[in-house]
Amino acid sequence: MGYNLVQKIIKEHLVSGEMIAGKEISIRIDQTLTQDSTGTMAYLQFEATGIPRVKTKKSVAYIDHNTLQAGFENADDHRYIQTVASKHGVYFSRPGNGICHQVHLERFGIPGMTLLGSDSHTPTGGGLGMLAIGAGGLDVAVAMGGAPYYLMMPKVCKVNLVGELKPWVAAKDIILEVLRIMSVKGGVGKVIEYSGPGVKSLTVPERATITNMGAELGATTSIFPSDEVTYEFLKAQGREKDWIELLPDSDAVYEEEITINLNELEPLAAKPHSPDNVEKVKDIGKIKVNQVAIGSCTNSSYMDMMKVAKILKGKTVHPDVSLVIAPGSKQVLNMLAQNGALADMVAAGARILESACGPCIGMGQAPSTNAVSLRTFNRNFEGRSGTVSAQVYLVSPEVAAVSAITGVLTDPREFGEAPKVEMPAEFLVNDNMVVPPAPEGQEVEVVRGPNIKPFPVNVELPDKVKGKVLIKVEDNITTDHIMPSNAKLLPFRSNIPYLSEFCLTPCDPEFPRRAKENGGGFIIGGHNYGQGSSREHAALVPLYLGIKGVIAKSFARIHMANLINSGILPLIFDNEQDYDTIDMYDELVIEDAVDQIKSGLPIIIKNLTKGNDIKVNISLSDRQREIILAGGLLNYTKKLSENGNK
Ligand code: MIC
Ligand code: SF4
Repeated sequence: MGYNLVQKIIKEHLVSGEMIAGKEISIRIDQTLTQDSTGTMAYLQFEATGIPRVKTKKSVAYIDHNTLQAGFENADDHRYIQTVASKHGVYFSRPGNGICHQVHLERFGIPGMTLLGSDSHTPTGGGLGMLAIGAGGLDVAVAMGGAPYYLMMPKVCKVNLVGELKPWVAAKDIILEVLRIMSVKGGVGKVIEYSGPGVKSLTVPERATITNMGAELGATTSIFPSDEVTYEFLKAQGREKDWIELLPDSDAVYEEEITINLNELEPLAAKPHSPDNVEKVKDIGKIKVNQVAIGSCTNSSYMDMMKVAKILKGKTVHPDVSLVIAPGSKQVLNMLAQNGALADMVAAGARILESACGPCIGMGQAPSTNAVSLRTFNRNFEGRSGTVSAQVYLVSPEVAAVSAITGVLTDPREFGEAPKVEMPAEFLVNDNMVVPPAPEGQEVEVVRGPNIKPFPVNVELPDKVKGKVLIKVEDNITTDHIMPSNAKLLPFRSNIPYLSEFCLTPCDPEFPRRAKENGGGFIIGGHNYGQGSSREHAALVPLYLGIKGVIAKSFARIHMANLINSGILPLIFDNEQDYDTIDMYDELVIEDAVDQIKSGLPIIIKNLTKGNDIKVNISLSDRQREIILAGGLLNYTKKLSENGNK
């Protein structure tokens, strides 16, 4: 029996466990990436491990999320990250160099390697044939220190691509189709492996669009093979020596399989407020558009930008539309500037933003009240744009650019001939905005601004876990709900006490006050609780507010790992109907919590207010059980090293 791509890479990197789906394994991590909004916390945690220098093959710290510098906080965090990176052996990608995933794809990703990133869109690297996984900052900090990364061996789902995309149909439409089929929770516990004759027709940046937005499936990651197309891309980046061929065996076995016929795909859009709410653009109709935003780690490559420039050339943006464009990296922006495409965009009336996340994470360009905003991004959760009433549609760069001209959502097939863009034989390579770390042994002073506050650390699990229900929320609550991010809050990612005042406020503005007044308690959630971002702030902030457990119908992968790392109990209703029996302020208690967790059996929670028992499950590996008992990963690691020193 042959191996698929995922098994091949995992086998090469396996440190412990067996490659049986659903069982815990640990793998060696070759590369890590962090970005600034999760990076401050990750480096504070790395410092707490006491390890002097990273042990990975390459670790890169990017500054891309938080670049407005509306106050000293951003700039201070950048300085902290630059100095801490230099001291500990991490490359530093300066603000302006581009969005972490785009730059990593261009300059650092290597087929067959493992990459762990403190950002949920790290799977972008899967476009190059990497096993690239998003995780919480603490997991990345631990991996930088040379420890393996623990995960559940995923099921591998093959997406068989046949045929070729028609003109005006884009890679974005492929991933939107996968989302339509599988939904935002359809990928949990799986890696999506792309295969089939359609693969070779897709360039690396197109593949990366697909693996990037695979994060929205809840998947562990997504991956493409490394073939001649990958070779051509790396060669054009001056990195052909990084290429290896990586294909699945011809008799590889997959747990699931779906086929997508590229010939049959049409331009699609994800309607408000979920990336899986997908419909054909022509069926949605010609709704009036107020804003168009092109960019983000999903669609900001040179090829995407050139298509947009060609569509805009000689045209004028509709008077009622604000068009903003953020090329994904300095390389892309520089090439557009050199070949005149940037001038075509500017002449058409586009507002050019710096190469950063920008509006994708609500850092500016919040739409007007009730506005329709077309975005080439990957998430359209309610309020994420900075405007709660905005209606955000996720579309391809082609649909976005054409609609910016017409002023209404437009199927680009009505617009004439599709622009043709060839993959350049050579990209413009200039890594002068990547600062290498200081040589080993050189003194480096780490500069900390006043905005950096200590992060909360839990205590050992007590025998009696008791508290009130402080909030009850529905299905698909995102980490953007739990810990919102926008231009006002992003500068405070290293200040948990301040952020705690905003925890879950999109669901209930009174939650933080209630949590504090009651000395903490429980959160009740629906399905897919914690989908979206990898931000561990969505666990650290509840920890700060005294949250002891979250009882939900199901959890998203990264958030559940972050809860465990913080020592917060992620409990799953054994009988979903029990969700209906619990109300706000119900007093819950877990007696003999330590023994119950140790037993590995379902846990009984007593609802003292209603007088009934609720059975919940907690799905933990042996190691995770120890982490929960110790009160989180940092305590667990400390305990291990103390025991080791005895
Ligand atoms: C996102 O797209 O939601 C983010 C902002 O990039 C996050 C990381 C963060 O919250 O800092 C992610 O995807 O993990
Ligand atoms: Fe940045 Fe948006 Fe990509 Fe997150 S999804 S890394 S905010 S561009």
